[in-house]
Amino acid sequence: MTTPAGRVFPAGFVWGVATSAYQIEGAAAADGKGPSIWDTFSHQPGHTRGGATGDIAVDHYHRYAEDVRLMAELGLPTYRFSTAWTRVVPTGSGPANPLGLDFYDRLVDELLAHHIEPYLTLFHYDLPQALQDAGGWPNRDTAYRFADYAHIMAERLGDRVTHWITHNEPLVTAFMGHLSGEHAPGIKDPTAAFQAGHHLLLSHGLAYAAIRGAAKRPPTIGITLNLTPIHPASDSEADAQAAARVDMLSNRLSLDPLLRGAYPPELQGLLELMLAGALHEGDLEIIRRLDWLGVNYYSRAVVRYDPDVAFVEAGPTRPVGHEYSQMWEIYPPGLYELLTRIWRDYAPSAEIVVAENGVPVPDGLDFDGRVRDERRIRYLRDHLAEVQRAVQAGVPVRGYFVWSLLDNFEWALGYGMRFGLIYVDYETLARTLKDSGRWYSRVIAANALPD
Ligand code: IFM
Repeated sequence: MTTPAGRVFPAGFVWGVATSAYQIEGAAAADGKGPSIWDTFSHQPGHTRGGATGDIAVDHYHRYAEDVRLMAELGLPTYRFSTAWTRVVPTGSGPANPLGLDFYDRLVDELLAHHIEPYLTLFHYDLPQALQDAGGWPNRDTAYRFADYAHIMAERLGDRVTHWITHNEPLVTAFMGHLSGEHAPGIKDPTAAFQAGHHLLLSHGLAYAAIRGAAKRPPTIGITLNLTPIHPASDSEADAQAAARVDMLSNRLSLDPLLRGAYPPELQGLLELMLAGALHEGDLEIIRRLDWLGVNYYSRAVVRYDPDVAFVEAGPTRPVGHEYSQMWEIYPPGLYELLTRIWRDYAPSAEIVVAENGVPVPDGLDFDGRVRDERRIRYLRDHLAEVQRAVQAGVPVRGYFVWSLLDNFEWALGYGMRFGLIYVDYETLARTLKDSGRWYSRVIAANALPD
């Protein structure tokens, strides 16, 4: 049983919520914003559920002041959001768009006026379409254009923003965007996927240097990774090896270069093939620059040997008798496993933060206008208890961000998945605080889990 003292988080623990530009901003072509690959992709038939797009999303671009007020009501000390590259540099390279920069300027000022510390992510899937047309992430030049954009942002906001995130979930962009094709730009080409992944990591390191060079106050610069404990479906040797292969490609492929400065040696043969010509001398030294690591955790994966699946020879299973959300198994101990594993295997000098954690479960307004999302509260409570367990085991976890502040556009799944602490009526765009939001607010105020 947990002691009352065990329910308290360390002093100075960072509490927050996270969002991303394309998922909430809307105003897809306002004030000189250029098209991103998600504007293009979501408008092509068959790519998103119900043909949903982020054209309007939840109109945060026009309602940011109301949203910041709601954050303040929740007592949020920090807010993690992303900036849209094409708002700032409409074609991805060349001159900045002053009106786009002005928007982020206003947002940051509004946050600071409410004593909310910004955590700014530079890239959350929305590559400028013009750069895609020039080859996208498989083209090495994109990494340098990203560093230019990072420089522009740090020059403009680096007097007020301390905490920077270069990329959110680079392997999602690499694999879902270039291998399965479920995400923009919808490519299905393994070589493109690996090269995109490498250039995303390279651009992280280049942007790290660009931010340091331009920011007026000393920045802390991180990256957020989607990490998933991979479990074998049985005790068989074949399943164990299948799980190790999936782990290599979904976790170690980014953790190893970022925290060890090398790709996993076990992948040498595959990477020689896939990164031929793309991996330059000195790249791994550039990639290794990191002040803090953001861990995005949602679920585990249970896999079995399947010779028909290319590369990994492994396929997913869904263990029976477990609880599932609309997207994944609900598996809180996976967060403890992940945090302790990172600490044990890498002992990073970079700080560790849980940068996303949340759940899509059906919810809605009750007769009295209240949203009673008990399952989300249970999910958050159980995962926070695992964070505490990791802290007690000696892992220096510095903070935790709920995904997400508001219900929003869940990529290819459209608006069907509600992750928010705040309910959004997609007709009127009215916001309603959910019970989970009130609950989280109490956790933040107490710096502890309630009994
Ligand atoms: O909505 C996404 C977010 O954009 C990135 N991390 C996972 C979330 C839930 O799927």
